[in-house]
Amino acid sequence: MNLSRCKQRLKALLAVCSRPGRILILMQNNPDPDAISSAAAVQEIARILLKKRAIIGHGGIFGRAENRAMVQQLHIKTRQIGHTDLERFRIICLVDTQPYSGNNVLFHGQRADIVIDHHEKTNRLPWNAEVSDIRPHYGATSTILYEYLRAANIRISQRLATALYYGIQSDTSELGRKASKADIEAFQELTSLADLRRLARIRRAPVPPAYFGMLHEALSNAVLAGHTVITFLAQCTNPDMVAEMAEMMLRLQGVDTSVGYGVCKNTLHISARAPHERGNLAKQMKRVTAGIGTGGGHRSMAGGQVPITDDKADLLLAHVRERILRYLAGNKPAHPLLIPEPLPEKHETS
Ligand SMILES: [Mn+2]
Repeated sequence: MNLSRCKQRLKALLAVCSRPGRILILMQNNPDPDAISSAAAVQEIARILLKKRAIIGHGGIFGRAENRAMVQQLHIKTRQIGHTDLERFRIICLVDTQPYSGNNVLFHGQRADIVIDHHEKTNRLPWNAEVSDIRPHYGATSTILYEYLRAANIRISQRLATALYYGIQSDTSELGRKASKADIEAFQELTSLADLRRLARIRRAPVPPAYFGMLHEALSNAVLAGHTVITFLAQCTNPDMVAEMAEMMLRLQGVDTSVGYGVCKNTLHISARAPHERGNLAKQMKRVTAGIGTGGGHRSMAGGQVPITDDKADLLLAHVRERILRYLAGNKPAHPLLIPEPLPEKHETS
């Protein structure tokens, strides 16, 4: 976006944030690096230009070890909040998510003042915000915020640069997916500002044994249906794992869609990934979750959530599985990806 338009947007953002009252920067329930860095950037803008301390909040947990390492290493303070806590804030700013999209704590009817996001606009439940900056053609919300920081003439600290760099890197799959010219420009500029050594440590954050257990389960359950690979986690302790599996399996040769789904507590999480923008995963995800949950995203990256109750879990799971096959795998027959090989017979060694 050109500088003068971006300056106008920044002005609108500052006009709302400068009103009296506390500011909440709200991310998705289970924030990813793009959301975390975008929130940190808004916080920095409010701190430097308005001398206000904004709180960064999210409804769920930091599932991935990398994300926990990110907030620790880059000193980004966040707070877990519920939808009743929202009343304590006068100004609510959503980043990397939209009102009523199903992945944040804003309940239907609760108002957001500012929304900055790069997902396709959700129309399931209509919403309005005083400032709404939605750029679906951008690969990362971090890129939008990078442009705000530039328009504000703020010197980007090494920590914030590292966060933004990581946000763009992870949402665009190292610029390999859905990276616009703006993303590439921001990424290049941030390369010289970021602490790449620290980032390498964040990305290699230690994981617990359960991580490998989930990996094992997802791989054992993986099926191939046409050009779609589908992984399933019956019990996952971490909703981000579903997305991670979908991301990882996209590397399988011959595959043009990768889907992961899994049950975490009382929610079925679904993630879909494609290596290109030719299809429209957001649209298909809306079909998969229509009437039973929420779903959306981008053409090459989408997610959905379906609330489940114990008594209907099996029924719903079967229903979702059938819809995934129909809408994301063209109803092609599914075959196990890995067939366990029989153990070799023991030979006497001489
Ligand atoms: Mn994002």
